[in-house]
Amino acid sequence: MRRPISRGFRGRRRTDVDPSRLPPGQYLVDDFPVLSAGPTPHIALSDWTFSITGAVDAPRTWSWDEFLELPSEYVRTDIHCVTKWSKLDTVWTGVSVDVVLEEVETSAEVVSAFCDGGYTTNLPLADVTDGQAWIVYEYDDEPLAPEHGGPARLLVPHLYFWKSAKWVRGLELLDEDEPGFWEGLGYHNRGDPWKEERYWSD
Ligand SMILES: Nc1nc2c(c(=O)[nH]1)N[C@H]1C(S)=C(S)[C@@H](COP(=O)(O)O)O[C@H]1N2
Ligand SMILES: [Mo]
Repeated sequence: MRRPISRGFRGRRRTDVDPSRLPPGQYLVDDFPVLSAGPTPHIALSDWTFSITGAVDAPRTWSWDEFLELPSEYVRTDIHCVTKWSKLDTVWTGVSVDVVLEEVETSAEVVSAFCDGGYTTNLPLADVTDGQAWIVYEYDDEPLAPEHGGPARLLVPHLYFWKSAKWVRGLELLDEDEPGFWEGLGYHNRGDPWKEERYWSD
């Protein structure tokens, strides 16, 4: 028996989206969930800096105004949270991690993103270079909202979204890998959504 079709309702469902864009175990959302492990920190832009620290020849720091002078990119990308929501075609403006890393010399192969509020996440350098990661300060052509990481967050869309550290203040180059906040609590060290690398044991 065919189920009756409810006429008059023609809301566009996101089921018409190319399924190859959805990593295994994920579902689509249209809203933008907020996931924070603690309270939203607030910092005056006059106090905000972005730094490259750790195993580098000489650390570098930019003020907010200096950071805005760096070449920026407009990025349209899909994002995937380990709690299983995915959001397609999000649009961001920010600075490629390649641009800030160009300013230092290092032999390290891992970075730890550090943030206001104390959150950290570790990433192989190979996952944040070659046009794969940005420090973004606009979402949907508006200043990035505080609950989504404003004034600036990391965006690493090819990994689960916990790697996209909100309220990011810098990258520390590490000679030895060190688990970040969620990685230390059992989440996967790398977090590739296409391989379903959710937990340390995956
Ligand atoms: N500083 C910081 N960054 C963070 C988090 C956090 O708790 N603190 N949560 C992570 C997780 S688990 C996810 S899914 C995304 C959520 O980003 P959103 O709140 O903008 O959706 O931010 C990531 N970055
Ligand atoms: Mo998440």
